[in-house]
Amino acid sequence: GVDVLTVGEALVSLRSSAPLNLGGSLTMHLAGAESNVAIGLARLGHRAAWVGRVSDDELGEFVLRQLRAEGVDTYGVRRDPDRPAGLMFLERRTADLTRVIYQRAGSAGSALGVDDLRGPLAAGPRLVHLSGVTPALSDSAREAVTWVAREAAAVGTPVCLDVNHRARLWSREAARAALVPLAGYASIVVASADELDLVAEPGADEGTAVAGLLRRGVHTVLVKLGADGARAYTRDGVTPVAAVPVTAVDTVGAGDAFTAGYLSGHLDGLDLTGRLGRAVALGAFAVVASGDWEGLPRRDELSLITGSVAGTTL
Ligand code: KDG
Repeated sequence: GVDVLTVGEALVSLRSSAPLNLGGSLTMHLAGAESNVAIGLARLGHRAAWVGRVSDDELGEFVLRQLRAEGVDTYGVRRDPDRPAGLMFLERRTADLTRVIYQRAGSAGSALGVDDLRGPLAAGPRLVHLSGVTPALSDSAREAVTWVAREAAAVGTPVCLDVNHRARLWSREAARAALVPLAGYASIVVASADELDLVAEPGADEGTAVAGLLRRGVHTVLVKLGADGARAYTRDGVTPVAAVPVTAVDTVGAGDAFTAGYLSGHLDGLDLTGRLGRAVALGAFAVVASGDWEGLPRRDELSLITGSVAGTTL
């Protein structure tokens, strides 16, 4: 089996450095929260599998080539002959603000279903990683991720859930209705501070939301704070971690990199401090380069950027 099984929609992202309404050149990249995590893990030498549906055309071929070139296991991917690739146009307005236009309704990726996941889960991954993007795509995709989370948890395979709210895809109410049950199967929950109440009662503050998750069996809640680092909550309390101070040129993908770093530390058996150090290091690698995942390190490059927790250099 693989170390990590991830499930989601991989998108063709078309990036513009100028306002989109002016036209001009676009560059073509692979995007997708879960495939970003898979690439981050594969670059560090972990065996990461990504499962989803891709279009049966040149765009689907592009997605598969990119994933395979990065060493991601694509064995369980299905080509969908009837549906197009999901597209995402990205418009960089400032270093910190990127606007997104999706063309993904009815895409191949959105047709994901339970049957797509039976084989990959039966292969026995060490860990399953899901994000809140996938259940937003369609009823069948929501059923699929809920199924895989429930089945994985039932056999004791840890599930990581990144809330990853996409306001363009669904309302906070719809997200909460799907994500509260999903979080009940998770052992790791990752969220930005403003996403925490999507896995809790509406309007719940951080302390209340975290306490509820820990009570429901989540072991670790990671609250991402961007340039301010992160907080990790466990039953033993809270551990803050600073971001690595770097010059950010593109923040898209930073959260996925943070999660990949944390999961890499988990797979390597590091303690919480070590896992957080790797998480913020990967977040830094993601923001110093343009692209969702292009700047992520191979294992021998990890020492180029080091994180620190409470004065400890990692
Ligand atoms: O995390 C980066 C993602 O936002 C991007 O790659 C696309 O998954 C994506 C989405 O659905 O927005």
